[in-house]
Amino acid sequence: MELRLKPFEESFGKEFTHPGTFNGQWGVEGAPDFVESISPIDGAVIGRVSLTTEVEFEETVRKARKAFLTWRKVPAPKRGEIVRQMALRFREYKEELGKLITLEMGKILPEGEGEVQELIDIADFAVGLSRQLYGMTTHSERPHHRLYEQWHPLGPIGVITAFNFPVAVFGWNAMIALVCGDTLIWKPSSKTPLCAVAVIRVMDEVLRENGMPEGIVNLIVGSGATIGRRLVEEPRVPLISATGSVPMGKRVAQAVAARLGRTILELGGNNGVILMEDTDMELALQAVLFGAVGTAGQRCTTIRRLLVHEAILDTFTERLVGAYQAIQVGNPFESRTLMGPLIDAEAVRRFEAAVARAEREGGKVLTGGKVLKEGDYARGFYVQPTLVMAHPDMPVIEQETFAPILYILPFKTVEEAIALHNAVPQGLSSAMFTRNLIHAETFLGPEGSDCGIANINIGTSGAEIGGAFGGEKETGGGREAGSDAWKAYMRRQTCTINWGQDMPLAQGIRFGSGCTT
Ligand code: UN1
Repeated sequence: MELRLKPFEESFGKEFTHPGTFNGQWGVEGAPDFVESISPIDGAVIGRVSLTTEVEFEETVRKARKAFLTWRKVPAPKRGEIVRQMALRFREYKEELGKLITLEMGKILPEGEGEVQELIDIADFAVGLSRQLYGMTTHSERPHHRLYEQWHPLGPIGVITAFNFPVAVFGWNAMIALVCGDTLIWKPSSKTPLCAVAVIRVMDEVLRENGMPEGIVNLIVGSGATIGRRLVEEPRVPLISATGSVPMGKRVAQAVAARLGRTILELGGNNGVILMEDTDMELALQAVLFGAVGTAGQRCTTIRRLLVHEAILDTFTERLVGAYQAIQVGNPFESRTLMGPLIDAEAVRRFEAAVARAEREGGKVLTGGKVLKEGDYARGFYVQPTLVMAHPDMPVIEQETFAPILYILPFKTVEEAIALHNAVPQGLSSAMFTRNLIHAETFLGPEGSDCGIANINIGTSGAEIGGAFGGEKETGGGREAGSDAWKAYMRRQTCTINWGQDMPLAQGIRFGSGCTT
């Protein structure tokens, strides 16, 4: 089957239509209801993807459930072998997929390709994992009894992803879930449906070559309020893994809890970096630039708050302002560009509103703060990377604005810095710059950072797939990607085997004459 990624690239500015439903078969082309994919680079419609209908949804769940019954019986290392082939195929398409991400989402090309690499990395990780889905054994309190636990496939998994990582975050879920023996129903962001179509086509190619049944990997497209709601309320889908905003996560959590289903939630971040007085400024400058300006501030791990020791405040701020002013904003396909557009007009409006609010609340814009509207910027969604000198009493610093706005907050002591750092509702990623062991360990200790990710001398974003990814508090508590995050995609079973001739009861209970201890 032809992948048709090339036409995406060539059709920049032209029309491209594709069904949005896949359940082993693609839905009908040219359905009346569709979502438009708009490139944030110049506002052009680059594709139309049809919305999943109620009938298609029902068929998709049925197929995902049916395929699960087969897929769960395939030995995990064999499932891993199929994922290995997917990893190779993603490598072949790395450049094209990277370009498609840049075209549809607007991140610069090295980041687009980096995102595909993240997909490849998690696939490679999952291949190894497919031979390491370990259970544990322990010692029974009863003679001639064996006690152990094992992990079984869970069922069809619903994966809801955001626009900002249109490929990698699905990959974290999909590659792990596949080796765990689960099938998938993916609802991508309606802002990036073409990336989803492309990834599904690659995976389908490999599944077909291996003679696998239809329904292992499925796609549905539509809004959260319609098809998204159907997915989270669907009792045949035991786990929903959702990435997005805190309000979205609350809606998903409540709907899934109402049917006692499971969730993995990866929601908002409001990530802080603490610069102690012994900060290596050169390192910190590079880390802060990538962390705050990279992906135009649209990572959930983006640095949003910079807590700077007063001893280095003036020097560091001056260097940072200089570096911000040198950042090239523009077309993300151009090699000199460091920051591409925001995703859409609504994101630009939120940027403006946050900057205005920060100023109202007593913040001072040191550089940036403006929407770029002239010339090449006219049709896309471009803003300036923005630095705001802030103070702890500004409520705006508690909110996550998905834009390149960095609030600088001065502090005097490490205790003050950590308290300030933790005083936001979100708890995803965090970092401290220091060469002082005591400060570093304080930050990483139980009274330190309250986040799911805590780093020393690197920024908050750009986590590797090998670690568990996710955060605390309003970030939702879920963990995805590496480490033992796979356990959330399986069901745990505790098994006790009596290989003796007696029927002893646990806790030494004697029950009737037949029981001995
Ligand atoms: C996200 O923004 O939802 O750590 C994911 C990072 C990337 C993933 C971000 N590896 O920034």
